[in-house]
Amino acid sequence: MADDHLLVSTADGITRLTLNRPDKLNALTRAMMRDLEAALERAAVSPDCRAVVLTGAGRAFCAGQDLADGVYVEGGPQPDLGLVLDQYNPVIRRIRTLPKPVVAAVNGIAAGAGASLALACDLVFAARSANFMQAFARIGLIPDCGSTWMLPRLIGEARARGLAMLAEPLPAEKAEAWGLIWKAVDDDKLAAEVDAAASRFASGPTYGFALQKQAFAGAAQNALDAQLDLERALQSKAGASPDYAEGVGAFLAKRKPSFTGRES
Ligand code: T3D
Repeated sequence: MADDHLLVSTADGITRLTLNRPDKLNALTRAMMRDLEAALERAAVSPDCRAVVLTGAGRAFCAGQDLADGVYVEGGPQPDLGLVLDQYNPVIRRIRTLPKPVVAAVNGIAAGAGASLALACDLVFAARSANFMQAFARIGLIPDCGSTWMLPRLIGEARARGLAMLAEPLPAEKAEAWGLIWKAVDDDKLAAEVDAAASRFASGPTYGFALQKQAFAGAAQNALDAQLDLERALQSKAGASPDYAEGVGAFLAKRKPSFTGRES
């Protein structure tokens, strides 16, 4: 990758993606989104990757769309913001359907599409000093990148509407208390907590995690009856995986399981 606006590294089964424009609070340019999507595509298929961590460099996680990246031209024609979303939406979809756990390490403010990016992840850890801000209304936009879908599901409609319309920062601890995120942790413990979770995923039943993600995706649309059928179908697949045999064998032998993460 020629640019360093997105740092990508893989070690010990974990792919780390770091948004890296700290002087602009990691605001997202179209080039960054292109590279983020490509990095997620590689992570999806790479046997070296069994978990992904997404974080930001410097004092912010991400301040959303870079408002200076040609989306607004003073005195010029109104840009087609739908074209911007043509780049964002595939990234949100890719995170949600990635057949591996994705962990967000929210090290500082997550605003606008930056908040949406974090909330699309499977598990969100945030530094206690971090805030989540649906910044969109401040510039006359609506929450996008999945926020209008995710917020009411996570925290209920009253709080979702309040966050979206008031566009005020929500501190990490309150985000945890509301059920918006998994956990708020002391700033100096964020990296260690995220590493521990990612390492656990990287040695876990990867195929089973992929099936879990499919089950939760289905639950967002299904009535109970259909969801029971989906669970049955997915559980049959999980039950045929070597990790199920290993998990049960290890339990009965009173030893630690050694999961390969493979489907067969
Ligand atoms: O199709 C579509 O809908 C388009 C997609 C839209 C999705 C979106 O994400 S819309 C929302 C875009 N984001 C925002 O509106 C947030 C803008 N940023 C802020 O409100 C503030 O920066 C923060 C509240 C996040 C943090 O404030 P503070 O005081 O800690 O930092 P700061 O001084 O404002 O920012 C530091 C620098 O980062 C500064 O640059 P400078 O002056 O030092 O050179 C600032 O301009 C830059 N920066 C922060 N956010 C953005 C940004 N530059 C470009 N775009 C940004 N979004």
